[in-house]
Amino acid sequence: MDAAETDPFDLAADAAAVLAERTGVEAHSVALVLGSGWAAAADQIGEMVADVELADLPGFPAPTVAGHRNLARSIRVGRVAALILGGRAHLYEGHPVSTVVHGVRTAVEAGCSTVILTNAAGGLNPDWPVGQPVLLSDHLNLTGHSPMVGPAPPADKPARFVDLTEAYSQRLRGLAREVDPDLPEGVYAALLGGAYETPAEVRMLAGLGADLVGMSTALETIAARHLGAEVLGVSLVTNAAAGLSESALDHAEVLEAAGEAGPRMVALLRGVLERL
Ligand code: 8IG
Repeated sequence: MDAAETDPFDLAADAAAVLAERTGVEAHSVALVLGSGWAAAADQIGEMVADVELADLPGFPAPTVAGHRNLARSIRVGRVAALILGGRAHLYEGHPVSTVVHGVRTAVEAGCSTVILTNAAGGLNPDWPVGQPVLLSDHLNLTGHSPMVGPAPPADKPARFVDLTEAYSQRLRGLAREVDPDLPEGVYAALLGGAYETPAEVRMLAGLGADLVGMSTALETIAARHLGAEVLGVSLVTNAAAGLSESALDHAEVLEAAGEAGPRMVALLRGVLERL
């Protein structure tokens, strides 16, 4: 294989070029990554322009998680051309970190200067019921990985040692609160995953300052910030983290909780897009 083709930034540029060709949309300005249970929102956020199978874009693997859709969708909301990524690659699926952040890098190459990352997460705050949406104020990257590992970024990209002081944009959180003023915010702990936590691990995370726990988002945020995009992160609490409630953790219940919160999520995402 040609070494240039294996560079993850080149691969993202290739994917963005194919995306532009397949959608007929030269540039998108906002990307929306829809996590577990958020996929249904894709149909209601804006006017659909074009769908592209992620498998048709260079560098995207086939997703394996129930509740994730295998689609890039170009939509229009007012003047905004938005790109919905309905599938997400996770570390726990065995993907390298470059694949986990490929969607976000592709979106930025496609023109997106705003990246909205959504997920379903376990809640550590006992005041948050299942179905509570929470704006991310910060994260704890406990995955043991970073998208900045590997050869130095190419000369036309910023160097590594990304400033994460404001990983999640204050400005975008402000816009989200214009739409839905009661949204709380919290710190998202990202773990490798593949299993939920033990109760001891949940107590540890609470001690570290986490309010939410999940298996995604943080690496994508780092990749987006590296390339200069502003990030809005939104978690939907779909279960109390292990040991904090009587009920067992179950992926089907996650999807059910997400479905019930659907209309609020759609209104939030649409409202933010209208205000950009
Ligand atoms: I949904 O409780 C969802 N995703 N790590 N822990 C972790 N990921 C999650 C959880 C949870 N709930």
